[in-house]
Amino acid sequence: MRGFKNKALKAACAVFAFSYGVLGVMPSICSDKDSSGTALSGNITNSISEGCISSSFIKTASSFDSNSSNISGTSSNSAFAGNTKQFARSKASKGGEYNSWGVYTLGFNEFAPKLTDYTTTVKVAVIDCGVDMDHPFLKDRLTSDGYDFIDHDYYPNDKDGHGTHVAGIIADCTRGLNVQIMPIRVMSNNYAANCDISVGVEYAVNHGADVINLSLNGAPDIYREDAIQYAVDAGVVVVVSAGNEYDDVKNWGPAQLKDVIVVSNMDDEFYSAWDTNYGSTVDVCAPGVYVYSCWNDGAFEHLSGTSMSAPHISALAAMLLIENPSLTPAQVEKKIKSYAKDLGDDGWDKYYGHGYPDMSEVKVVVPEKVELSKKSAYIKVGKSVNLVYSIIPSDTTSDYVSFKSSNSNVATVSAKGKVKGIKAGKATITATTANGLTAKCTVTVTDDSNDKQ
Ligand SMILES: [Ca+2]
Ligand SMILES: [Ca+2]
Repeated sequence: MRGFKNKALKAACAVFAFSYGVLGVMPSICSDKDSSGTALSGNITNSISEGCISSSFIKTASSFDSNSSNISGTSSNSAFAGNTKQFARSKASKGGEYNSWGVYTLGFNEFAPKLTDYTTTVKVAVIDCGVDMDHPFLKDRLTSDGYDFIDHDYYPNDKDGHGTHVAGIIADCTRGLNVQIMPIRVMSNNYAANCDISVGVEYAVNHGADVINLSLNGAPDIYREDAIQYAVDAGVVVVVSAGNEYDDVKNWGPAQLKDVIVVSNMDDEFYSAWDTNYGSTVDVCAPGVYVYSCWNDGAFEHLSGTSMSAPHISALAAMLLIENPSLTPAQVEKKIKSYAKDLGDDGWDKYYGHGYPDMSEVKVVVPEKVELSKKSAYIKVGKSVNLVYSIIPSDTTSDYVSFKSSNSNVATVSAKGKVKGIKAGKATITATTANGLTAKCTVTVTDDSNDKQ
């Protein structure tokens, strides 16, 4: 029954995609931006039509309702029926503090305020069709180093709305936190060249993104997927939408990848959305039906699709990195799964993955003090000493510190606290927790040749 329903919907989506595709065919312009050389440029001609944004083509309440009536009778487990109720409720709940109902469902309204003591800044790249750079809800959350790979300038303003909506969800989920959004524009008229996506990913990594949100999908593409693997290998968490074709994610990229966090779509009654893709690489599901968020020209809109699900999880990844900045992508993914509440069939299943993360009761124990194993140390040039830190209380949920030397000409310090003498003199090593507490060690470096005299 579900399959039957899907065939009809898929046909409808294909028509949409085609019409968008005609509009979206654009001159290929990214070979000159490919810093990695020849690999990506060969991909241009066959990739232009493949980077389809993964939102449903549902923007307004009226089109939402008409779509609903077309399909509501075709499935006994229709998530869409639930979505229609959501429409009524979301109108009622718009007066709440947050825009997206997903903030409440995922417990971010309780989790995010627990993190406000942390001083870490986390950068989330939204690789999409740009962001409304003047949107009142967003403008203070945008980095100044975004890039527009369509117009080739540093003003990645959104002309479509989708990227603004995605960015708005991230901003909404992380209110009051140091989460900055780096807009990277690779799409126009709902289409992107895979080479533009690839260079966009590479750009994000090279400009310090901690998380990359990819609310897009297309046919698997080796070059685009290579760029994404480059990001993961560089320690960047990549969150991707499963896609809205009601199809197996193995047929779609980058949702077919394992090392990224693949997010499927659920509605507010915890049903899998009617059009969400499914399959072995789905990690978690998140709210993506009728989500209220920012739109172009300072507006707000409802939108549905895994495109809306992914940014909820990107926001969660960002929050976990605020607390523990050194987490690897695999650790972030594991943590997110560990918070998941199971849905559907027992245990992991192909529609919901591990379920949806519920952060409402997740404990946050903020560091109150940091201490170093030595307050002073004497080393010779070329020799080293390890500084061990401890954070109080011992059950803190943030065990991260960064190390810095006041004079790296005299002594350097590694990320793990290994201090090395470079030349005679004094340097202060400072250990700083994620909430800005510090401990210091004064290091005196002596020159070996002096000893021999
Ligand atoms: Ca994964
Ligand atoms: Ca399950």
